[in-house]
Amino acid sequence: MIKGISFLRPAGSAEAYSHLASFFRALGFAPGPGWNEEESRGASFLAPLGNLEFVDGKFPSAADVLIEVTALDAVHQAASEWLRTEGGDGEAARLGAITETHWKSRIFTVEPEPGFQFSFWAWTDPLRGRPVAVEGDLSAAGMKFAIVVARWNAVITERLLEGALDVLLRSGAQRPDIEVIRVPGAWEIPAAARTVANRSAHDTGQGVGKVDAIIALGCLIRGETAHYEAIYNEVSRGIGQSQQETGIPHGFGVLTCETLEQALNRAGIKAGNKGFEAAAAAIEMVSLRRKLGGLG
Ligand code: DLZ
Repeated sequence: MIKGISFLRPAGSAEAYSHLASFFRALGFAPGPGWNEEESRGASFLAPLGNLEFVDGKFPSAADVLIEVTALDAVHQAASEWLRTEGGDGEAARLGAITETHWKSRIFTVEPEPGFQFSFWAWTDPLRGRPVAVEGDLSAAGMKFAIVVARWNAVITERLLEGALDVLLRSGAQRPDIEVIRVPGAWEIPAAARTVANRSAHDTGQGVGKVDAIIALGCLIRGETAHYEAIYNEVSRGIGQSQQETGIPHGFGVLTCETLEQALNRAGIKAGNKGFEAAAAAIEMVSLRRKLGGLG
């Protein structure tokens, strides 16, 4: 439910506003949407992570905005460069030297505009003893998806679809980049998924209809499904085979439940939403595949 934290600072003047925005752009911050209205305007800058920390005990000697970076020397250099070209009077005095902190890191403080101080810091050992792991990210920006959804048990599968769309859009995918394909029942999911996977994995010449991942959504209820085991085995085998043979990530969002109540719980009522989980896994796998250089 909690989405983000914002720090608002009155710039004080139009000149200070442009100055601060120019400094944060020069340091490589991603610009946010900001706003420009009659009564005020806002320049926003985004960081991938944010948190609010309360300290009991020794307090860092730093500005009240602490910005964690991965390459502190390069940021110091960029700040110095910016101050030299844009900083105006007394620029040298407004950039502190890099010093050690009491929490195994290094830090410096800079004042790009008089009265606005920011501290930049980086861990001395960024991995802090942990093994290096390659992991996918959860940003879906620029990715294309196909969602194959069964109409059978639509009261459940429509909720799975909502969950899948929710995570894709919230993670940065664009609506025109998400193709929803409806099939009669779970049994038909593998064939449709495979058709999309084939056209995505192989060069069709025009790149039309290619996707980065497929999300399969369906619901089998044991009590109401004749040959439940046989259908389930074929559906899971077919989806797995499509993924393995084409290399296109397939999120598996096919519920197998004893009762309708159990299915409802897994479709967003009490026990998460399998559609959301399958789509989040698909995003992560596309990202991981790109990092691993996987071509299928
Ligand atoms: C036939 C059938 C049955 C009995 N149960 C389900 C189910 O619980 N969930 C589901 O997605 N589909 C079911 N189907 C339909 C089959 O998947 C398939 O669509 C039809 O047999 C037509 O090929």
